[in-house]
This record gives sequence, C-alpha cells and structure tokens, in this order.
Amino acid sequence: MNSPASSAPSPAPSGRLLDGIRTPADVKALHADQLARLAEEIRSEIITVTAQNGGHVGPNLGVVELTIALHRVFATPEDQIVFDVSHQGYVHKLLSGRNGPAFRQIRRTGGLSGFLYRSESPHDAFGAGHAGTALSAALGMATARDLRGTHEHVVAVCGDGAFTCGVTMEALNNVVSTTKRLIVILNDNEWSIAKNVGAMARYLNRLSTNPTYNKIHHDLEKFFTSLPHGPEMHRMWMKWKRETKDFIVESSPFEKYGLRYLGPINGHNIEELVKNLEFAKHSDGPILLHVLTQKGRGLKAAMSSPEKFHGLGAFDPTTGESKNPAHGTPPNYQDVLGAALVRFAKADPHVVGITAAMPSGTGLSQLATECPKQFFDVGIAEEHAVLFAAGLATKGIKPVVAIYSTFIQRSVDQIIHDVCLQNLPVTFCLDRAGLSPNDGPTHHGLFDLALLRSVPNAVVMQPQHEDELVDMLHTSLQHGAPAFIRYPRGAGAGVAIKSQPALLPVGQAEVLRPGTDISIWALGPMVAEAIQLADRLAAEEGLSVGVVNARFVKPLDRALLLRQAAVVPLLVTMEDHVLSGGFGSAVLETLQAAGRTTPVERIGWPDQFVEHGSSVEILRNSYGLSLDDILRRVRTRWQNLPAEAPTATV
Ligand SMILES: Cc1ncc(C[n+]2csc(CCOP(=O)(O)OP(=O)(O)O)c2C)c(N)n1
Repeated sequence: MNSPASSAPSPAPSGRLLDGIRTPADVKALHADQLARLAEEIRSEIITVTAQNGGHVGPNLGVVELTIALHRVFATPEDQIVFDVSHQGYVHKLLSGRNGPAFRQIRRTGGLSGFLYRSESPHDAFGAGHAGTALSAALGMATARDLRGTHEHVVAVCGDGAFTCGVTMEALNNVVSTTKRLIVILNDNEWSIAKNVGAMARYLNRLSTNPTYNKIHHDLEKFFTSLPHGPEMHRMWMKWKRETKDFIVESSPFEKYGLRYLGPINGHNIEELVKNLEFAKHSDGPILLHVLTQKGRGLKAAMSSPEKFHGLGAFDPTTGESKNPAHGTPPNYQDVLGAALVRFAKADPHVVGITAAMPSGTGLSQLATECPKQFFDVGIAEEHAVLFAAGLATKGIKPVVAIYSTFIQRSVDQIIHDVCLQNLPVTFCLDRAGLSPNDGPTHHGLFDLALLRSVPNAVVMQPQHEDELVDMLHTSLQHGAPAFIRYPRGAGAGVAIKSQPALLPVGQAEVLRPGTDISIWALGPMVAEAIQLADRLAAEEGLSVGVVNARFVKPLDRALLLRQAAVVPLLVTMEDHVLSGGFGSAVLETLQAAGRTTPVERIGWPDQFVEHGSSVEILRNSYGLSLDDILRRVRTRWQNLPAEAPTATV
C-alpha cells in the first residue's frame, strides 16, 4: 500500500481524523493503518447527518472505502473523478474540504447540495443528478486532455445501474476509438434503486460469483505480469482471445468493447482498492475496474432494506424507522396512481405499467405485486421505456409509462418521433411535477409543459387533486391517443376517491367559481391556492374573483377562456412550472391568436434553475411565490389596470 506523505495531518481537537482533513492531500498524508478508522468516522458522520436531513444513505455508505482509495491514489482537482448520478458523492465532499457545518446542513436551505456541482467545489469535476452521464462526460474530459497534451487522469465512477442506461452504452462504444487513457470504476452493488434488472445485471452477477472465470483471469494476469515483456504479451493474449471468439476463455463484455477488465475487486478493502487503482493509473489503455460493494454497509437497517435506504427522509438510525411518518396525512399521489393502475389493469388485461427503475417511487410496485405479467421495469432506460410503450401500443396494448417529470426529459425525441407523430395511445404519468425541494435543480419537474405543449397530438393535463388523477388516468386509457398527466410529489389533497372514475371531456376546464373582476385559471394543486387567493381578494379588496380548474393545458379550453376574457378585466394564471412556455404562455397565445388584449398576470417559476431548499414553502418564499407575494402582485396589477390596458368589451 502507499506510503504516507512526510507529514500526517495533525489531529483535530475533536480527536477525529476526519476533522483534520481539509483537502484530499490530507487523505494521502494519513498512515495506511489509519484509513480503516477514517472510514468508520465517515460512516458515522453520514449516518448522523442523513438521519436528520434524509438523503442517499445506502449509496454513500457503500462507497466509503472506494472514495478514500480514489483520493489516496488520484489528486483532485487536477485529476478528474466523475461520479455517475453523484448521489454517492457525500464521502467525496467530506474528503475535499466540505466536512463541517455546511455538510451538516446537506440538502437543506443554505447547506451543501445532495449532488455534485462544479460551482460547489473545484473538486467536483462534473455535476449530475440524472443517471448514466459519467462515462460519456469522462470520455469528453479524457479526449480534451489528449487534445491539449496534458497528463491528468480521468476516472468515471459508475454504478451497475448506470449500465442499464443507453447513454452509458453509447459512451462505452466510443471509448477505445477516442482515447487510450480512461479509468472506469464499475461500482457493482447489485442494486439500482430496486434490484438491478436486465441482461447486464445478470452478467455482472455471474462475473462476480463465478470463481472459475475469475481464477483463470487472475492466474493469467499474474503470469503475464511476471514475464519480462508482460504487458505486451498480455495485449497479444487479449487480441487472440477476441479473435478466437472466447473459444478458450470467455472475455467480459468490457473487453469486447476494448477496455481491459480488472476484477472483481473487494470494494471494502482499501489496500486492495489502492493496489488496483495504482495499476489502473499506469495502464496504457482504457481500463475498467469491477468493484464489488455493499449498499448501506455499516448500518444494519440499510443493509437489510437497500431499496428504502437508497434515498429517504429523516430516520431513526437505531431502528431504521422513518421519522415524521405520513400517519394521518392523505395518501401520496404515487400511491393513488399505483392503486388505480392495479384496478384498471385487473379490469383490462391490455393495460400494462412501465417504470424506468423506479417501481416504488412511481407507485408501480403495487402493480408488480398484484399483476406481475402487466408490469415492466426496464432499468434506467427512459428512452427505451417510451419506445417500448410505442411498440406495445401498435398491437392494442394500453401502456402506462410512469416516469418522473425530470427524467422524462430524456425521452423527448421518442415522445415526438415515435409516440405523437404516430398518434399512438400511450399514457404518461409524470410524477414529481413541480419542486423536489431537497434534491434541487436536477430533480425539479419544471419543464415538462414547455417540452410537451408544442407537440402535435399530445393531450397534456394536470389534476387538481388525487381523485381527479384517477379520472385523468381513466380518461387517458379511453382516449386512444397520447396523453400526459403531470402531478406533484407527496401527499394529495385528502379527497376521497370515487367508486367509479369520471370520463373527463378532453380539453374542457371546470369553472369552480364565477367572478366578474378577476378570473384565476389554475393548474393542479395551484387550484387550492387560487381559491385562497380569491377569498382574500374578495375579503380584502372587495373584488369578485372567479376560479377555474384548467385541467387541460393542451387542448386548452379556448371557448371558455375567450368567453371570460371578454368580460373580466384581468386574468391570472397559476402553475407549478417555469413561466417560459408553460400554462400561462398557452393562455397568452390563445388570447393573442383571437385578438384579445385582456391583461394576464402569470404566476410561475422564473427563467432560472431553482436551487435546493428545506421545503417547497421556503423556496416559494424566496422566489416571491408565497400566497402573500402573489396577492400583492395581483392587487398591484388590478390597481394599475385602467392605465395599463383598457378592459375588453363583449
Ligand atoms: C435518468 C435517471 N433516471 C432515474 C434516476 C433515479 N435514480 C437515481 S439513483 C438510481 C439508481 C442508480 O443505481 P446505480 O447506478 O447502480 O447506483 P447505486 O445507487 O446503486 O450506487 C436511479 C434509478 C436518475 N437519477 N436518473
């Protein structure tokens, strides 16, 4: 193992080695026999902080030794370590100058992000929150290095789940033709969020558990390195192995892509990791290290429930029980969706549900249990999920694709080119539309309306509460063309689900209250806010304020809108989405096309990436979107109306 640099960091007053680490150089300066203690301290810090703040517990506890070894061998920020998803970056943060109060506030307002950002630290080579990006970005960095003639190392750290992503495989296909020096760590813990799926997962499992395969490879590797021309002979052996088509000894798929394969390596043995990383550092060709880790290592509850502890809110570290459980709160939208889908699937065997590696997050695990033949988990493969659904739909199957709003961004081409252009009856359930406060900009679902509203044939809607979600799912399944339903994270409004869902007239809004001064057109949960706003405008300003549950963004209820625009002096739109290209924009476009000049006050998120924060409420306050702020804006607009624009006449 590495010998330590001349001066080990002086012990911190707390007595913890971790508190003496201010830069990755301090990790290198530790004695090798101090590293196990450092790992223990890091685990304890992560458990303490995530137990309060929530976060990605399992992924981080699994990469403690791996991250220590990476910082032991490589020198960031000169060397680049690109973490896939970057949800497992807490250990890296602790070792690169971010241990302390900001870490203790991770995922909260003013604290560190739960993901990596180039703007947060020079040690964060690449930001991420979506899966499958590390290999491609790292290949770009390695190629830039080659072009610029510099010598730094580039390391991509990818989970086994990342290898279910198309983009990872696209990058893998390009590695050998693009650079000679790239180190890929395959952090294999056998889990995506749920158990990893697909042929690659099965293959990796075979690779890590097949002693014969590994023994042959290890023995040959050892034999070659003992020879005077070892590396050259090893290259010839690899070539011969490829050319004989694995007749004698099977190659790993990575070798077929031209990467040297090293592994499996015990991901909790720092000495073994360091030795292999040092070897990789001096490799003269692209190399993949297959590292076996255990998700949640060191926390009993996390090891026994890897799916729950992938990412969760505050919990009791001793029992693993979630704090602030949802007792007494209305069911989550995702659970309502899951239950409704089971009901529709049982009634009609043509109804199937598709998830891209998020069975529990989307509520589809209910379908997996109750109607397993009508359930498909395709891995972290959103593009494939949509195309697969399109294929199913051509044959009379009624696919329901449940994907978070933020992750559907991956599938825009399949939505346009494959589903909507062919007008195929696929239902999309876009969960987490709106803010995902603790996760931040990589996870907020604020762009889906703008992306979808421009696509011909798409029906785009949002329910005001969970019962309307069921109506919308029912309506979509009957609609016979592409339909998108967006809904937010978390609890519904507490509205009882009807025994028989209603078939909604597509493109028709619902007038909840008439009003002659102002009409508020609201979307989704903003309808409840609109009602409060209307009450306050009536009570405080004596105004007659109407409220419309817009339901459909596309087709928008043009007839109702134009009727109202002809009689009310001010329209207000409310949406949980960016203003650019969103629901308010649709209202403006419709009015403009009809030659109406009725003023519209649009309430929504500004044209910027919204950071993470402790709660939706805190973020709304900081963007001037609290109910009081909205009231002030509408009141000011109302008071300035006569000067600003004449009211419309019928
Ligand atoms: C495009 C995309 N889809 C879904 C997710 C949600 N997600 C976050 S982490 C994760 C699993 C990643 O598995 P793996 O790469 O094996 O890493 P591990 O968590 O096991 O360390 C998923 C599905 C995501 N971040 N990005």
